[in-house]
Amino acid sequence: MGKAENSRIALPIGSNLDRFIMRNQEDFPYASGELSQLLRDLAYAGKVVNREINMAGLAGITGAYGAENVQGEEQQNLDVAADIRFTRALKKGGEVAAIISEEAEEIIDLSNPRSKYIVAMDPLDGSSNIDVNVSIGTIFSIYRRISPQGSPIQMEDVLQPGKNQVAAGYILYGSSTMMVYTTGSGVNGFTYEPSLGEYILSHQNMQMPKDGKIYSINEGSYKSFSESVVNYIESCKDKGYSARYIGSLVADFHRNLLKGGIYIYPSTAKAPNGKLRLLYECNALAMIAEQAGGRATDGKQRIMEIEPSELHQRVPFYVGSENMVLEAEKA
Ligand code: AHM
Ligand code: MG
Repeated sequence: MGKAENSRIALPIGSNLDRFIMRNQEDFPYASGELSQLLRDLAYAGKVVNREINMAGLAGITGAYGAENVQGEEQQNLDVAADIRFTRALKKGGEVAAIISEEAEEIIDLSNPRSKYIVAMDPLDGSSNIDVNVSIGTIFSIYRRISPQGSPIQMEDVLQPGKNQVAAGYILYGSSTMMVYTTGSGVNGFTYEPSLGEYILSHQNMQMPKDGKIYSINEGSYKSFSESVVNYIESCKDKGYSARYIGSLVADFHRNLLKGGIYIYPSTAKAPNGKLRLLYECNALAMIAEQAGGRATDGKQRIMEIEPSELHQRVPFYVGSENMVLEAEKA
């Protein structure tokens, strides 16, 4: 059997992440292996953060760090720890030219002359759940830089629309820890097996159901929702759908990916452009949703078509089962 033919055989459930990444790389004969290494670096940092989250209550690293991040939100100890772990892993790995992080105001230019990738990340999302032992997650997007390798990073390198993503994913620290990612040819999920220290392929070629019966939105802001959002919520109630809202984007998204559902963070009085950040929260989940057959928009426009103008730009976010998102857009 030739190599190309051989590489088309999907690895079975139970294969480990490293093997999976290597096998995917074989499908691209000219691949340099840098993206593979970058994905492994992210997975490794996820293991370290996972360990810290598991120990947080014992190690006294819950609670506020005493500073605010660029969004004016209080940083938690674990937010800061996760930012350090991921940044360090990417820096050491050497495949990344620059990082955009929720926790850093400016671009982190790693001045690495031989790297061509840009990573946008939210190292630990779901801050209100960090201290209370509820699921939280890491979100990441990977882009190719536009300006020449070795030159200083330009705004155009980081302000790229989501459709330019080379890969995207998340790590969910939930009842089990999982890494879910796509490189543009389907979505696969790996469950972390702590006694082996390995991520194991557990969810192959994930598909989001076209319809669902779960809607996830913070109804506390109901009074400031637009008429269209109110109409949509009312239609969900009329149909007897279930409301499920963890308040951790990755966890709400992951549940809807598996079971079918919609997550909406619309504009509200408090957050006129929505709350979630385009570059390191919405784009990654939009790519995963689309790769799994779902849909992601700001209520009108495809998320991945939006041309970003700022690093920490916010957008309204509608993501989930295709027919549900279509219906919400029409409501
Ligand atoms: P964060 O980046 O400060 O953690 O905020 C993002 C989180 C999402 O995970 C979650 O879906 C949303 O904020 C919840 O916001 P709200 O409490 O306004 O419903
Ligand atoms: Mg966040």
